[in-house]
Parts: sequence; structure tokens; C-alpha cells
Amino acid sequence: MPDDAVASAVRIENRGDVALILIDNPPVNASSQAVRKGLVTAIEAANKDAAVAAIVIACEGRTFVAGADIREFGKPPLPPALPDVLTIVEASGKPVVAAVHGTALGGGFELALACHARVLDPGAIVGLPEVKLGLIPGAGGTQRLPRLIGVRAAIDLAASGRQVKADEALALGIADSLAAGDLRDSAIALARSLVGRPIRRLSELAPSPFDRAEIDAALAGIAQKSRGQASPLVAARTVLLAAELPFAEGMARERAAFIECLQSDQSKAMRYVFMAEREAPRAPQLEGIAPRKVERVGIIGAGTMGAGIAVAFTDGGFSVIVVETSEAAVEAGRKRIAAPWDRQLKSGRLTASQHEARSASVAVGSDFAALAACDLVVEAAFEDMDVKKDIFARLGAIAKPGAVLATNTSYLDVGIIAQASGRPGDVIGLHFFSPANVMRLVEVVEAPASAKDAVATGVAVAKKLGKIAVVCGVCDGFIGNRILAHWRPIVDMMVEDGAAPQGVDGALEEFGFAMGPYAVGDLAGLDIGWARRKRLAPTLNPNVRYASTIADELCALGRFGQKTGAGWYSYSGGKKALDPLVSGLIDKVRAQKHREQRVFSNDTIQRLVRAAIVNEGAKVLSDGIARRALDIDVVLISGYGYPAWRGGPMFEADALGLGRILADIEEAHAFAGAGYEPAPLIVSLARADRRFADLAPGEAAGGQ
Ligand code: T1G
Repeated sequence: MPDDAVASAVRIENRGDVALILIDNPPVNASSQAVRKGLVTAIEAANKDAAVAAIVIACEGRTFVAGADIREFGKPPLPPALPDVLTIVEASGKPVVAAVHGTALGGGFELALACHARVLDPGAIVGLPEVKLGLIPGAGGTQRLPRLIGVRAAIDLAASGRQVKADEALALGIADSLAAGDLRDSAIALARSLVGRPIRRLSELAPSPFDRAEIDAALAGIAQKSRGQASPLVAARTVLLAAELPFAEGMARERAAFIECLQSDQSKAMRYVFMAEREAPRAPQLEGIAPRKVERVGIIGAGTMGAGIAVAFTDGGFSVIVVETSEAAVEAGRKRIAAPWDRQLKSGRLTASQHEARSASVAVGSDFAALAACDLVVEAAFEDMDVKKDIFARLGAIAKPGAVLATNTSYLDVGIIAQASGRPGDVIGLHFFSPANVMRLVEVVEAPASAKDAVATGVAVAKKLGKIAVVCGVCDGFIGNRILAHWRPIVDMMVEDGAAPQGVDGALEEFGFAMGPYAVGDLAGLDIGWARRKRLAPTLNPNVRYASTIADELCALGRFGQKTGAGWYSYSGGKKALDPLVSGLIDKVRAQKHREQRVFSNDTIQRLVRAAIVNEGAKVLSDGIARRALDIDVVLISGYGYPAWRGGPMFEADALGLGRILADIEEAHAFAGAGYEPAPLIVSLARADRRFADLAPGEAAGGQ
């Protein structure tokens, strides 16, 4: 490590008798090897300097240390290890105060805990998000934090990975104070006030007493909520060791558990997802393309999606106008838009003035011409091609030159909509996921005529909304809904052949999905899929097994799910319950179709669903709808709840190996029939795989 790299990463400035140690490692001051070396040098120098009475550690740029350098993981460790650096910081004979701003996360928060006191900027955030990488805190967080805030609170933070705002950090005792003025001045003043007083080192404290039954209940809750991911429970149990072992032994156990997690498949998968989510918006075809400027945003339609999109853009700091078709719809839309802010005001997440400012910055009306002033217009009207073509014909005529015109369609051909506008170069798809102000994913649809800077504008806007943009091409359902429309029927076939909807839901929740497909259908509304099936009915391929008969019959009875109080399940008083009418309906359809019944194990359900997802993902890739496998993984994880600790379907298929995934794809094809043939890409990759070397050139592995 060259000395100048260390010197540029960490330097000391003297503030009278206080040594101000400044870390400067853009973009997020990750504790790289240079930072770690520089910290040791600086702490040792400050302790040797007789003119120094106290020490402050602060960071340049937008944030205090945001964690260990993720890019070092999986490579040979580079000394000094962060836990050892923090031991040196904490052992300082002179008081050390952390001046925390931005997001002090993971190793950054652990550095702050190794200091003897902490001053937070009022806007600062702290947290231990290691579990989001399949890890646990590995530099003393599980041992110091419970000694500061208690075991129960420390378990909550270490196992959930949640972020803690400054005022909560103060209330928990994490922050000694919040900076009233300049952060560094406040920290320097606090450091001076500690001179000559006993130094409080967390490692020397014992956690306060706690209720064991409460902890056991918390551990059980964490196990249940983790849905197959290991590290949250490991983190919680390691925190608990702080109450059972001396600090040094607890640190040794933390290190061992951290290394085990670091080497786990789950952590490799989650670290891939972390990088994939940041790589996804960097679509290769947009390199060097500047987005257009967007300040004023227009939204057509204030239904569920339109209202959610309006909230997302308003929360994102844009000026928003929403257009509806009638005064009644305007009024209803206004209420729908205000609803999340009303809830946040009630729960204290929004102040009254913030609520007022949000409501004031979105105008809802029925004057279509008002959209002419917008830089971006997002259409979220009824999911019908004729309706959308009419809207885009009108919009194309009035929107200002250079405005980007986006449709929020879930399935329809954006290319056709674009042509209707008369200015197809300005038209893209911005496919938000419901609720649009919550879900992180946006599919940015590049139609054949879309100008590259229009697509780049969609990506840039998504990032400003704090969302993850994935650029895709035009096909029925783009990436996510196309794959959903492919694997969803396979579970319906299982239900026709003997599986119970609740059994399928249970198997896929055991796989790691937050909710099973039948519960999701009831939540989203069964009428949406029904409308699509009716739209596609004339184009149905008679050779492909039709598996939506039961769903169609439920819809024909007006059972659209939670919104009608009944769907696959019944919902009285908001409680989901099995409904004998549904099992009767299933038996009737099974008899009508003379389906031979069989038992489907959880393993079979999980393997065949994953196989169908991977297989259609491979077809999405070979069709060029997605350019990279990571695009598919990011869509399935952030839009459809595929468990991140599996890395996404394409990552998991690679990890499983072509032989296994191809065998599952072939089993799915044998069960589901036409439409489930192995994708050429997978077959060709399988042929390239040494395990298929004995295949005669003409003999396709997947029965092509
Ligand atoms: N290491 C290396 N690079 C990082 C990084 C990290 N920890 N965090 C972010 N980056 C890069 C990121 O890849 C991107 O680079 C750029 O910074 C901006 O990130 C021992 C073991 C801090 C809230 O999990 O949550 O400490 O792709 O686009 O939206 O116990 O980054 O542009 O080249 O996300 O403003 C624990 C992870 C690590 C925090 C900022 N810490 N980072 O969000 O910017 S494990 C974390 C974040 C650990 C210890 C354990 C976010 C952010 P590029 P960004 P952002």
C-alpha cells in the first residue's frame, strides 16, 4: 500500500489541543485498507503528541464511513483487519469522539461505537445493514452495541439491518448529542469536555439486564421473518453472547460467525444483488447518452397507479400536475394521492408542514392542455390499447417539443402506442409496480423508435425517485410480467392436478417468496389477469394447456380477491381464510377435465417454478428483451419478491449448475407440455458444459 494512498485517505488537522482526524475516501468513505492503515497511524500519532488533549474522527464528503469496503470481500484479507483497528481506536488514552453525518452504516457505525462518544448531525443515519449482504456485523457491532443500548434493542438493529435516524439514535443512547451548529465544532467541544474525565469504553461495560422470554420471542420472530435467510438469526444470537461472555471471547465468536457468513452462498448471492442493483441502470446502450432535463411532470390518470406515481414524483421533489377526465374523478384522485401522506402524518413520519408542502406541490385537475408545460408526462390510464392510442395521439399534439411521453402500461406494445403519438422518438414505457410510491423497481421500456436520450431520461428520473431502473425491450409483459405469465400457469396446472392453492403458497413462501402466488393474486386483484386472459383468448394456442379455468370461474363469480372480500381465499375482517367454495370449485374443474390427481411435494413445486422462471428468463435474454442476466435477477427480486439470498433466478441457476437446472426444466416441460420447451440459450450453454460432452452434436440436451 503506497504511503501517499494512506495519507490521502486519512489526515490529521490540529484544532488547538484537539486532533481532528479526517477520512477522505470517496464516494462513501468505505473503510478500505488505506483508511484502516491511516486510522491506526493517526490515532497512534495523536496519542504520542503531547500537544493533543483529545481526538475527533470525522469524514469528508457526503457521509461518515458507510461500511467496510464491499469490493474487498471474497479476496485475500488486507491487514489491518477492521476489528483490530477499532480496538486501537477504543484503547486510545485520550478521549475520541466521532462526528457522524450522512449514513454511518456497518463498519462505519462500528467505528463510531469504538469511539468514546458520538455527536450526530441531525440528519445522520446509523445502522448495521450487514444482514442485507448475508453477513453479520464483523467489527464489534454485536458486542459493543448491546453494551450501549441493551440486548433487545441491539438485536433489533443487528437482525433487521434497519436504519436509525438521529433522533432515535439520541433516544437509544447511541448519540451523546445532536450537533446544534457545525458538526465538527460540536464534536471538538464534546471531546474537550471529556479531557481529564474517566474514558467510557463500551468493551468495558456489561449489557443491562433483560427479560429472557422477551429475547426468545424476538429470536423466534426473526427466524420466521427471515424466510430461509441465515444471517439475521446468527446476528441476533451473536448479540446475545455479549451478555454471556467476556468481551474478548464475544469478539472471537463474532469473528468466527462473520467469516462463516462471508463464505456462505447466501452472502455471495446478496453481495451480487447489491452490485447488480447498481449496475442495472447502466444499460450498455445508453453509455454516454445525456438525459433530458425534467422538472415538471404530468400524470394522466389518478387511479391506483396514477395516484401512486404522483406520490412518488412529489416525494422525489418534482413539480407534479395530474389530469383526470371528470370533476368526480379529480376529487377521488386528490384523496387517493393524499392518502399515504395522511397516514404518514398520523404515524409521525411526516410533519404537518411537510404534509402541507407535499399536498401543495401536486395539482389535480381535468385540463388536458395543462400537460403542454410538462417535461415528462406519464400516462396511467385504463389498460386498453385504444384508450392509450387516443391519449397519445392527443398528447403528441400538445406536449412541448422534447418532452418525454411515457406509458405505464403493464403489458401492451409500447411501440404501437408510440406510433399513435406522432412523435415515437419521445415515447418510452415507465412500468411502475404497485404501490408505485413504495415499490423500488421501474421497467424502462425502450420501444423500437424511442430516442436513446428519452430512454436515458427514464433511467435518470427513476434514480431521482430512489428507484431501480431496468431497461428492457418491447414484448408482452416486458421482463417481469412475461416471466410471471409463464410460470404462473404451471402452479395452476398443479392445482388442477392435485395441489391445493394454500399448499402452493406455503411451498413458495418456504422457498423465500414473501407471499405465495394465490395470496398475491388476491392482493393485486384477480380481475387484472382475467382481463388479460380475455384479451388474449382469440390468440390462444390450442396446443398449450389452458390452466386458468378455476381462476376464470372465481372471477365470473365476482371473486376478485381482497377488494371484493373473496378470491382464492375469503377475507372477513381482513383475516385470510380457506373457503370451502373454492375447494368445491377446484374439485368440479378437476372432474370436468378428468385430470389424473397426484401429490406435489414442496420440493417439486419449488424446483418446477424456479425452472419455469429461469427458462423464460433465458428466452427473454435470447430475444434481447433484457440485455443481461442481472437485469432479470434485479427485476425478479425487486419487483416480484424472489428471495435476494438466492441472488435471483439466473444467478441461482448458475450456482446450481446447468445440469441440475436443465433437468428441472425438462421435468417442468414433461409436466406442463407445449410452451415449456427448454430455451435454446440454456441448451446451447448445456452443450458447452463439460458434463454434457458426451452429447452427440445433433442430440439436444433439452429435447429441442
Ligand atoms: N463498499 C464499497 N463501495 C460502496 C459501499 C461499500 N460499503 N457502499 C456503497 N458503495 C459504492 C456503490 O457501489 C456505488 O459505487 C457508490 O458507492 C454509491 O453507492 C465489518 C462487514 C451508503 C446508503 O452495507 O447502503 O461494513 O457503483 O449508489 O444511493 O461489520 O451505498 O457508483 O461505482 O448506493 O447514495 C456495510 C452499503 C458493509 C452500506 C449510499 N455497509 N451502501 O447510497 O449511493 S459490510 C453497507 C449503501 C460491513 C462490517 C461489515 C449505500 C449508501 P458505483 P449508491 P446511495
